[in-house]
Amino acid sequence: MALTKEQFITEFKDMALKLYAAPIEDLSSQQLYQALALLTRSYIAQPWADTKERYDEEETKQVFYFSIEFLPGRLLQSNLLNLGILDEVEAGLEELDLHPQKIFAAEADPGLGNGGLGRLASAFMDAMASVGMAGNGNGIRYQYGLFKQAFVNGYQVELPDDWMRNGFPWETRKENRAVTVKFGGWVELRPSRSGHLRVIYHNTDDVLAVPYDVAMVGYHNGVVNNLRLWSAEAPINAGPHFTLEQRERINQITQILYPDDSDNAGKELRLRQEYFFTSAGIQSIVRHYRRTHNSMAGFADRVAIHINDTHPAMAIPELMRVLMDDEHVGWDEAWRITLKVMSYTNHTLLSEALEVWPIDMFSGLLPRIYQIVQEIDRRFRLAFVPQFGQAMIDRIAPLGNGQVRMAYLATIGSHAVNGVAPLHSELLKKDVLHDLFQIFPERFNNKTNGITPRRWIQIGDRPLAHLLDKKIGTAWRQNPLALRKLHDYIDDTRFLADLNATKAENKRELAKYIDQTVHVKVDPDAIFDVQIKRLHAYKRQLLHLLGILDAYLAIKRGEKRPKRLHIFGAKAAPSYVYAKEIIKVMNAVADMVDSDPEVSPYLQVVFLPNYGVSMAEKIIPAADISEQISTAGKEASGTSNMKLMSAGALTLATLDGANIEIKNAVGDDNIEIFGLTEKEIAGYYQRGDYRSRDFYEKDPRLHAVLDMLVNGKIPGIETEGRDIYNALLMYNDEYFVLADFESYLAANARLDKLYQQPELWAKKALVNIAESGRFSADFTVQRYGREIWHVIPQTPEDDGSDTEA
Ligand code: OAK
Repeated sequence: MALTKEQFITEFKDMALKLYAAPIEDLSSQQLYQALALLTRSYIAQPWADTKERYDEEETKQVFYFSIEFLPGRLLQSNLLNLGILDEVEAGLEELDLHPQKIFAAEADPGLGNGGLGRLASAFMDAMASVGMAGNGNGIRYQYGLFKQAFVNGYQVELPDDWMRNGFPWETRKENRAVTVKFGGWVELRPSRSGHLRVIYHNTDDVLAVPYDVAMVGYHNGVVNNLRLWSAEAPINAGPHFTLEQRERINQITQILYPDDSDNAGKELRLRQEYFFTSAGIQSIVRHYRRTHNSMAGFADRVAIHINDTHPAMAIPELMRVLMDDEHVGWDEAWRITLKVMSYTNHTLLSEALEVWPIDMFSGLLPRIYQIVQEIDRRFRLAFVPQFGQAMIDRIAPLGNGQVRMAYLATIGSHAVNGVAPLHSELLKKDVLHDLFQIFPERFNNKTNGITPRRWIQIGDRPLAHLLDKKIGTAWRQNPLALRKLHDYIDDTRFLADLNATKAENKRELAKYIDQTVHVKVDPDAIFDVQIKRLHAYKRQLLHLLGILDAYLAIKRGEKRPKRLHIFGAKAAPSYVYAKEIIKVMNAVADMVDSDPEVSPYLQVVFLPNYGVSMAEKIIPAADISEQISTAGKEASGTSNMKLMSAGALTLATLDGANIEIKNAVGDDNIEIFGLTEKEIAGYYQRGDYRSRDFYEKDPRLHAVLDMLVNGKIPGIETEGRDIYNALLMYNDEYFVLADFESYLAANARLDKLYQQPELWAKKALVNIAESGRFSADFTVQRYGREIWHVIPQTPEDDGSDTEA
């Protein structure tokens, strides 16, 4: 849109006055933020309405991305950027003597997700709008987001994240679009005179699902899509017998986000949440469709529904329910429609994260849905036992072992199933969904994850963005593949120096931020070595920690090495004791290193509390090294690896998830690979001959490091150090930390050496930035659009540099 600075100033002052009856000089940053957000929203309103109208008029096929998590990050700056008015607004604010960054920082992060899965969902929302695809989100409006993490005496403490305290100016309550979701009770099936089955519900608990819509603004294209977040409320005519307690129980459904990202949170409330937003979404999609169509026959040509991991997998029986019970479609036709509409992405191979529900709980809470799942199960068995045998079908039918098995249900009820990086997609076929792959090989495919360079470079890394503009023009802002132009400057000494200078500037900024937030002074000339992601044993923050202890001991012995600052950001699930123990030890090591004058000139460790999207925007531009060191075969894809690469950080990685894609993109010389491969690890599993103790006994450096966990050298970690020591040695080191220790150290030594040659380092950084464009989520959603959803996006063109399995 077009907006001059002068126009903006007038409208902004006007909005502030209307809202606060005060001149802008008297307003707090929070108030200025509110005024600016509302003004921005007013700019979004028309294109939002127009987009909706156009989709309806043109009968555009629409995608509905169902996800129990969304992690959009702050929206003000990204909305201004995408509207194309960020520069004018910033100039206007500056003219008013205001600080744009301060105002942007007043926005609370909507923490409606745990990690990768939620962030990916939001990247896809941004990407779908930006490529002009009709893509809607469907999720939950949690009143409290992921907990706020604090450290007390080095221990993680979880505080409530009251993110809506000051309101959420981006949402629009649509009470006219509310639907009712039914729980519990029992169902009666009664044949009606017209021959249809009538389904009569008795004694149900009804919940009103009220949607709150959030605009998803496309980049410079006038498209505004919709993210619909559902809130649970008491039914409007609940009657005089409706108690406060009942009301409270309903409100609970959308009160908190489960702070577990790789665990199957087996709680009834979680099941309620899943059905709540799934049913509400399906009902509202069908209702909207039926306003302009008098039958459901063409539904699958207009609607694609994507199931983001299994949390919304009930979309399958729920759509069957609506088609059959409300729309009177027969089973076969309903199943044909459902299969055509649904697709499913798996985001983890960890067995503890595969969702299953006890049949008792499931059937009690969702009696009608359970009947439908039983029928899906019955028909599946009928169809495939003859060819594949009872034993195999028993293993993978939706019902088995007294459980509803959501990944199997999702696979059976979808026409497409994908993993999120080639290795992951292969392992799905080989292990977790192997039997289903035998039956439905054509459904399986890979869609490598992506990120949005708009947020990570254009907003997060302004110095780099400006440098790129100067050198290769601004085309990369529209089409990130244009970053490849950078290759032309691989020998441009001036440019390489500029690249390093940009990184140095970002590091100084981060150093300031660290000082402000945790009151620690860090040396901006150190190597910034970053590991930012959820805390999980398989992600092996512990391996990084053992590396730090090795460096500590080496420095104590008098070894000189370039100074390294290790930066961690990670939340541990509140119930995940081992992960929390690692945090405690990490913090203790940080203190130990910091208080040792012999060591602190060469080594520093900072664990930043409360890592989230906004913090990532500060850390990533300053990173020199990106630690992606999961046990091979465990990390489905990873996406921080892509973000850090796009900021020119060198990846220190195992051959896992999308690290393999990064390696293929940049070439072996521009990434630091170490450790066991997935095949080697599978070999250990098969033979059963991994003995972690052998590594401990053979390698004196490892020996010394592990002993530090239990010999009292690190103050205050008696219990935690012992537990970790035991996990590694007595319980045989489930994640092969000890096996990879030596090669991890060697890789680090190579990086230390490389850092002595700034120009060579800059060349490698350049290649990483240049090749990061392929990981733009714009391309990822276009692949989904072409190959899974069958919607036709317009711009920009994919170059076909696909990374399919
Ligand atoms: C969360 C809950 C259940 C299952 C998986 C997750 C999850 O966040 N998985 C992560 O998804 C990301 C996006 O696909 C991947 O990049 C991560 O590797 C994966 O752990």
